[in-house]
Amino acid sequence: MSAQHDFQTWSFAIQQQMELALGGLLPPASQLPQRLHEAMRYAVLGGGKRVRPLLVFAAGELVNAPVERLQYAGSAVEMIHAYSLVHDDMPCMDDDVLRRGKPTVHVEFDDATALLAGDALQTAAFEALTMQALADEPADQLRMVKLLANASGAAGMAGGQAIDLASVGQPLSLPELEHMHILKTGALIRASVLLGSYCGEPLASAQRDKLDRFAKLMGLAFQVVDDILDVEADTATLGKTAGKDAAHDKPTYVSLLGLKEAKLRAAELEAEALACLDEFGTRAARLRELAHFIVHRAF
Ligand code: GRG
Repeated sequence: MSAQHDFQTWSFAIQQQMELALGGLLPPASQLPQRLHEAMRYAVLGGGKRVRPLLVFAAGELVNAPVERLQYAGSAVEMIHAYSLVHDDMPCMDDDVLRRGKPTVHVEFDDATALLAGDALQTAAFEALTMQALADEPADQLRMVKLLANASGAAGMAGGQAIDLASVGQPLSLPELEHMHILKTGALIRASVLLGSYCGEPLASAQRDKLDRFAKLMGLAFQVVDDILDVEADTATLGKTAGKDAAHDKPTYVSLLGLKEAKLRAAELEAEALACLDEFGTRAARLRELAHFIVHRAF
């Protein structure tokens, strides 16, 4: 089996597992108002690349983590991600009508339901971290709760989103753009890797630092590539001018660096990230493959 085929088989299997795990963790219909129940499932199930759970599982391979623990940790981070997309798409934020190829939650349902579905997904994420398989190791479990709260809150994703919203019409410099993305997108990518690593045997602190550096660099690489793909998709489909978020005139890596330099930056980040994994040998094979997938994916 080729390495590429093996990675696809692995990631498909985890995407399937995650669909079941997420479906099982979302509260049942009998416990919820019907519209809220439907909106939560609509937001989470049946779409998305599941990059964050894949990172949880790949990091879990470094530490021989049990699958059940990885499923709960992966579900928690994916629910936070789903909530962030629901709220980000709302008229008071990015005002998008399509997500994952279907109408956004506020379009399919209504604004209030979208707001509540996002809120409820956020709390469901933390409930997923209370499951017994994680409670067996209370110190690790507490670390995970703290990590996910930090990554998704004001010092992480929500803070990054606030900086992003404030930047409309006030272009950011490259360091400011990087800082915003390290929080807005990077914090959750980083948390995914660290959550996976807390699901198994403890790492030595020097190894944890290396893994953390890998995770931070991948968080940034993910966003650089996202900006590149946005521009390439726009150019391919609409012939739009490259480099600006068309709806909001926000700076991107491509608008600040140009397409060629942005691609070089993504390659540099990937190389630096991969170097952090050297000492893990074959145990980091999946993380290397995922790094490659994140940087070389197509739209
Ligand atoms: C509302 C607090 C709050 C935060 C929103 C992450 C975020 C902050 C907004 C998302 C806006 C966005 C589209 C950013 C670009 C990078 C990104 C997170 C893309 C979507 O993630 P993927 O590609 O999506 O992993 P799938 O659908 O595959 O899960």
